[in-house]
Amino acid sequence: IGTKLGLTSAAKQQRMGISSPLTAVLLKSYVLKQGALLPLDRLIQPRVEPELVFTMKKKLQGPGVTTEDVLDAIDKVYAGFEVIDSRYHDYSFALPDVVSDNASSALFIVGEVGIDAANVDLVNEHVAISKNGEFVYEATGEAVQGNPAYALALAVNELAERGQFLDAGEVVLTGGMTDAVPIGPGDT
Ligand code: 0L1
Ligand code: MG
Repeated sequence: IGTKLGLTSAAKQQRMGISSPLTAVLLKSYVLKQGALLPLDRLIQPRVEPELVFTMKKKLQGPGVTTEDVLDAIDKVYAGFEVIDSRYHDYSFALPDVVSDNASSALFIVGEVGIDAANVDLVNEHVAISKNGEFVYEATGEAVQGNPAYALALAVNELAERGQFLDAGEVVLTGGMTDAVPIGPGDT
């Protein structure tokens, strides 16, 4: 049902020796409803990261896709959480490992309020995340490769090298705005 961008932060990219995001596929079975409990019996070592989520109204196919093309192709922007999980102990992997693990994809939640891209300042959109009532991290969209729309342009151009594209109607997780936060039984 969609595409996610992974490894969008400068720190993660440096660790993996890459300069553009990974892409991975989002399946219908990954969708969690607002307010749902995390199905911990399906998960190994889940971590949660806040993301800006796009729905697409136009097909995007590289090469040559720009940030402006991406902005023009977005239908709505939502707040969301991705729940990542890794089959590798302590998330210790090399690039081919994490590619084969579908970029640690597990679950995601999309907020109920969608805003037209023209009315969102993606670079300066702010997020704060707290765990069990205590502040953990804050960030803005700039943490996602400088601009989540630029991150998506890079990803679409790389998909084109494999003959792939982003279709109208897809949901896109644009990448963690903060570091991922480990979550377990009893946590909110
Ligand atoms: O969504 C992500 O950025 C995850 C990409 C894979 C690497 C990781 O598990 O941090
Ligand atoms: Mg993510």
